Amino acid sequence: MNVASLLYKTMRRLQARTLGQLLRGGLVRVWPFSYFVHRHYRARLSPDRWNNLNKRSIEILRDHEPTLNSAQQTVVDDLKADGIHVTTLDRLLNANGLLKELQIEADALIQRPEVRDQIEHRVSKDGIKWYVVRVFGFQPTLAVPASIASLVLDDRVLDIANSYLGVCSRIKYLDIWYNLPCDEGDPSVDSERWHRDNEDNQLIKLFLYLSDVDEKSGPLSYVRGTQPGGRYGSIYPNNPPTGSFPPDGALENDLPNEEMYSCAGDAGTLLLYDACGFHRGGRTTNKPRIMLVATYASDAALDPLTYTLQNRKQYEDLSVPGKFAIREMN
Ligand SMILES: O=C(O)CCC(=O)C(=O)O
Ligand SMILES: [Fe+2]
Repeated sequence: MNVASLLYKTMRRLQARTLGQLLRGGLVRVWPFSYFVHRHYRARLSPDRWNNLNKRSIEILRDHEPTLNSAQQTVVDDLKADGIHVTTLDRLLNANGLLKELQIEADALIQRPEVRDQIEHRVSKDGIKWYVVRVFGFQPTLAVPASIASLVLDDRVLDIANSYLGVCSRIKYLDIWYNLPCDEGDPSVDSERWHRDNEDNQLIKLFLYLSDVDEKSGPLSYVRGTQPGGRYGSIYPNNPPTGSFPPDGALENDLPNEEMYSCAGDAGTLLLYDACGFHRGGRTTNKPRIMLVATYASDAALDPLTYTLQNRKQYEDLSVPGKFAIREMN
């Protein structure tokens, strides 16, 4: 095996998209480097450093304070109370026709030969989750289509994410996932187990189901109240940069069952949740699960932006928070 393919395989195994992530993901597994890596990232996400790294994003939020309508306020209140709010695209944005447009766009992207090839061979080229085929992938070259950008950059969505996070956030990640159906007996991988994401102290994820997702098609599940600052926010805390993966069954033993909430829903279901609270999902056994995924995080977040925007002219009319979200503004 040559060095390039060994590097590629290792990056895949460690879910690394950049050399920095590869180093971080590799060293954190090897004592004594692990000690220093944890120390470094714990310090980076400590309140003082976090506030320092977010000086500008806090300032911009202060200068462009969102005015929330009552529906948006409910979302923010739910996020603060439970870490999750489940709605639909129509209900939140009153955007008749946008779902259909996004489904057509996603379908065209899925039909591209590079994506079809992964689906036919039943293996994703990116990451440890072999069954999650990504339309843009870890090294995206394809530009994000306008309809997708218009949803994730909608001021109403940004205002919710920013009000919850307390900063003018950046969209760190954007993709469409096509989860291949698996056999029930296949071993669980990575985010199918309960976990807290590792990237920041708080993190808003937007999932928009583009296919109907029932109990067997890998719905996201969330343990309400486990978001940082929530009633169970400090149980099995995040240990940056590795997040938190408690032993199987531990959360079921320690927390009330009714807090474990499974988000099955038809196409058009929109989830907004803090991924630093416990969640899991993605294992479908009956049909592909297709969804749009976006992540909103602060300037202290560990990972770089991972999507490609071309035709930058189309972003000239964005609001200040919109421009900030995609680094058209620093
Ligand atoms: O695929 C899922 O439902 C969960 C994915 C996940 O853990 C994440 O995006 O952080
Ligand atoms: Fe996650």
